[in-house]
Amino acid sequence: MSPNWLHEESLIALDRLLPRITPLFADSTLYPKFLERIHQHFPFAFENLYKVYSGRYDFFYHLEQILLTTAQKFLKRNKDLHALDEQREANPNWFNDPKMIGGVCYVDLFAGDLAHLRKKVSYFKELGLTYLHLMPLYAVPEKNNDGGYAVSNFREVNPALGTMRDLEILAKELRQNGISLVMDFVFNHTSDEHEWAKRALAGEKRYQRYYYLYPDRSLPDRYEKNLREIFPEQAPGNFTYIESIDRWAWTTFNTFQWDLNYTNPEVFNAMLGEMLFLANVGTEVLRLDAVAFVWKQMDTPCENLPEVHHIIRAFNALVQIAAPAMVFKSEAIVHPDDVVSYISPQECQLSYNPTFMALAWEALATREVKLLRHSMSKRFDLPEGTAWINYIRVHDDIGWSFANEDAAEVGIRGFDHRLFLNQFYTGRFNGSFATGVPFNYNPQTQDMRICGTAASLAGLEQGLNGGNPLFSENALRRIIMLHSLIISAGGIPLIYIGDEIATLNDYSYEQDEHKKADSRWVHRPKFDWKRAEHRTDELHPAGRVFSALQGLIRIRQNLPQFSDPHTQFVDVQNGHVLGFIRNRSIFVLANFSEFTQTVSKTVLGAYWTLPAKITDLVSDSSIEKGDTIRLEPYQFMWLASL
Ligand code: OTU
Repeated sequence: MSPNWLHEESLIALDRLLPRITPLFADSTLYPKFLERIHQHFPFAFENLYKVYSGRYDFFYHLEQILLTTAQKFLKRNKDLHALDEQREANPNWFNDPKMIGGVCYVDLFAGDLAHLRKKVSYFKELGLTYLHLMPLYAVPEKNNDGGYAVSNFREVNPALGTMRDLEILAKELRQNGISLVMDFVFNHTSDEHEWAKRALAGEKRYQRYYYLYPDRSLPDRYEKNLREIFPEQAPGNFTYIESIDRWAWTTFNTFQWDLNYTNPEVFNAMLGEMLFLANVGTEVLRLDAVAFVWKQMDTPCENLPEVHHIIRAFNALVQIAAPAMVFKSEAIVHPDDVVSYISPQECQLSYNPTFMALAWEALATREVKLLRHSMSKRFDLPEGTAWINYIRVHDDIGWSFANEDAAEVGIRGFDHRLFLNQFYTGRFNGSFATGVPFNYNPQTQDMRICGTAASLAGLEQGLNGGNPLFSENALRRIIMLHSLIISAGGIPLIYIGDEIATLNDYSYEQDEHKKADSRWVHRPKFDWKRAEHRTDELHPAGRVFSALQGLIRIRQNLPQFSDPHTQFVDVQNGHVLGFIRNRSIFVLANFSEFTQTVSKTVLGAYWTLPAKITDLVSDSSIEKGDTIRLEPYQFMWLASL
């Protein structure tokens, strides 16, 4: 068989299927465009679908359905979005523009609802945002809905927040303001109130095949042997007994989140329809939630299996045909080798960078940058046409998902180190500055994750409560320094809205029956607009952080050097100082300790052509003469030859 066999078959399949699609375009002038794209991208979609579904007798039927969905959604796309598609096709690397700065918030917690959020667009602009992730705002079960991640209907906005029409209007308005809308695609599961689940509950066999439902514990027990527990405290195990139909449903996350069964190609096609619907609302970045879990196979951990990649790549190729303005962002909080496996222009163009995030907090606790530097020097660079989403905090917990191998290479035992980090960030370690809350402690594995806002984890809560100004000063410096890393490293910085005004933990979730079991709510407070009023007052913690971030964002947005995402992490011969170089021209230094540190200019010169006059872009001042560069506690510099 020739190596091109599959490719050749894809062309034959396309010839056979096209006559079924063409009639849809009878009244459209867009057919040539569609044909051009389908010829370019169908072979890749076919190859990936073939690898997952060709064993089914009805493969070709499903292939036809999938193409019909793609064509229908292409035709439904509005003029503006078709125009954006062409722009993005001409500039597929648009997200690597240094102007790109992200923010993420909950519609209700930030503004109440979509209509009010529209009135707050100026706040995002003031900060410099060009990317806005609205946490899942779809119809959900009323009580516990996992903060929106138990979706009952992707085509309906939670009525408390508004309507799809409101969302479309907002998307357009954001676009006109140069802000890309980011939406969630929770494609591993639906809520048990989704129509498919309801019909499965009503006994419809067709919809029972949308999920993994078992008549007894025999298969679940066999699977369980190799599965992790994601929420061991609030939802132990991976299966839930559904009494009304006497079945065990696969529920990786909460009991009310049923995993979708992607071995059924009808599920793939149905979810493609939902995905392209969201594209047509005006989504420019689609966050693929919990990617690792979408394929299961007996005797494996059922995470990061090869079929997951085929499924995402097939989705990607079909989006390239119907809505190429939209890119995928992978949410895989897993081993760093697995994180990177999802990233390519043909799969997820963007990905959270959980290793950078976790190790930044690790270095803050230890005051040592060796693990952060070592791991990033191995792992930061990505393929052309992709980018990291660098963040300090998001709505979820912090998990210590660094590689044990990386840790061992710098003399750190991963397991022990995680125990330390958990002690440190829950404030149980003597002298710790952090006020964090444990999340899902698993006594069997001793695994645990950490919750808390950036400000509370960095020490501001202790500083303010203890009335110790030096403590608070250091905390503010830590918050700003961590953010400076994501604003200066390659990729898109993502700010968890609230952190820019140094929001503290909110413990009121403990009083809410539907939230108290999930400590992530401690860092999901209602946005404090009173506090935000202090954002121009540099004597207030809110103003101190806001103006610092705003200033750094402005510098970044005006530096064409930052358009090349390449970031070279180097050893500056001081264990407390992180150093990285952007585009050979900007040398970033960051002091992770509460003591003054120095770095030798000769050491910098080994990596970087030392200019006669070095300027620090952050303080907008030139570095004085002499052999060393001096960094105050938690100071950072962006050195340039200007
Ligand atoms: C994601 O996170 C979301 O970000 C969470 O808010 C949801 O609860 C969850 O999916 C279910 O939809 O467990 O603690 O290793 O990769 O997918 C966060 C698991 C999570 C992670 C991640 C998950």
